[in-house]
Amino acid sequence: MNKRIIEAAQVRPSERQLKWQQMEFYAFIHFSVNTFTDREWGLGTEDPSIFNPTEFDARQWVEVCKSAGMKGLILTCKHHDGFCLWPSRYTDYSVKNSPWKDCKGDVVREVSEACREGGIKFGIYLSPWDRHEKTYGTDAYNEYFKNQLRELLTQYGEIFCVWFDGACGEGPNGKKQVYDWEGYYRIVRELQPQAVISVCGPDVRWCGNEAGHCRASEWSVVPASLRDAEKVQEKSQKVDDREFSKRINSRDEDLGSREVILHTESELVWYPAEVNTSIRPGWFYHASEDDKVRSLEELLRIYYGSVGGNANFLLNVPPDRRGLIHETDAARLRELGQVLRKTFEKDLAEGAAAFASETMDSRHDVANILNDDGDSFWCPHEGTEQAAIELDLGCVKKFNRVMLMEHIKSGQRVESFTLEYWKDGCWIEFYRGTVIGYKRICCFDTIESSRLRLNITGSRWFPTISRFGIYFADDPYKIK
Ligand code: FUL
Repeated sequence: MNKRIIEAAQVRPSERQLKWQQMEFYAFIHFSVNTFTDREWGLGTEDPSIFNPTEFDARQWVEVCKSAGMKGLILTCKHHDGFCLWPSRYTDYSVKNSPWKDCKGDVVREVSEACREGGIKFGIYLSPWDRHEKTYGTDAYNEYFKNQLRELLTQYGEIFCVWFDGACGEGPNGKKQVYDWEGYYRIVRELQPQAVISVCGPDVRWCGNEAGHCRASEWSVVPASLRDAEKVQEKSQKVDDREFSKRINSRDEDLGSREVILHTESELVWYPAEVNTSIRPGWFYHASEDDKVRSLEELLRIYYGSVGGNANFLLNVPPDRRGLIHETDAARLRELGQVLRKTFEKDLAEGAAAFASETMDSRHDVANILNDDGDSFWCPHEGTEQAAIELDLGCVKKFNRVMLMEHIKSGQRVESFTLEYWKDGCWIEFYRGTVIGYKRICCFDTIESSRLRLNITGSRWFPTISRFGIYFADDPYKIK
């Protein structure tokens, strides 16, 4: 057995990455002066007096997120325009000069409190690129940025994520800021050790596009060189052209296969993927897009591709000028939540008998795959790369979804698998997959059978499985 592959099999998530992965689906909220100017990228010269939501209600945002099944929310506390949604001590360019709540408003406070009250987590987006701040492009900007980070990380309770965007539209002749990434990371670690640092950060990897696409094989174990913030910036948006968010250039790029692992000199790290996209064409609210809200089918496809493909799903839902999530978006998210809840509320494998081709020891009994305890799992002996698990459902059942989970606390191991069902005395293959990782949801045409088999056809060192669930989605979309 190859030493390098065994090494890859033992790369494990940090505690904060593990907690983040379990969140699966959460909201992005883009809200700023742009909401009132109809722009996507503000110029940084907008008058703070235009920021004046008339019916601002953070609790409505949280209710909408929860109805979709989201477990958190990330707010653009400052976007590229530099306008701060909280009364920062370090600039006047903020809500403290807006008529909203008589210059005494604090969007960050209201949203963070609404999240806590509603039982979902709160995260911050703080744009490194700043078109307003005069010091941008000099060393002093790093201090400005760090001061703002400190404010956000100390005044608003627990933060689950700090999202650093790589976008910058300065162009070759614009200001060039040398960001003190390491300095920023130190502050986050010191003040919020449980927060993940995403995108231009070491904990969560941007999937590489904003269109909602995910690789078919999304590895969480990848070369450490991918964590380089400068490289992330190179691939990020550079022009406000409305095209970037539709582009998919990274879908098939192989980041973590055996070939990649064996041919890179780089250290291997746990760097799991996040898919970020918007429910509308733009990231900010535009009334002209009220009829362009993504359909339920599209959202389901993105959900299955991301959450069902070993990535987390960060879906942007922009509040309008009232400071509310528009009725159309709210209704769509509620529908999405209803369909997902209905699909996954009943595991048809409940009460099934499970058999494995081999089992390491009694602690790793195959029955572990039938419960929701993410700490218990099945595995074969060390060194067994191929193995099979069979489920006997006791009677014929109808299903079109299979959910598989690895015990990622131990690492990511499965490279390929097939699913088969039993019909007229033989096994019939109906699904071929590659990685599983934290979660793989296999979608296929409805099958009726009493027996099901998972064949792990390739893995690293030895596979672990913590969950094998079977479901029936009663929706008309034929997602495969
Ligand atoms: C991009 C930004 O330029 C967009 O405005 C948006 O914030 C998106 C999430 O990231 O790179």
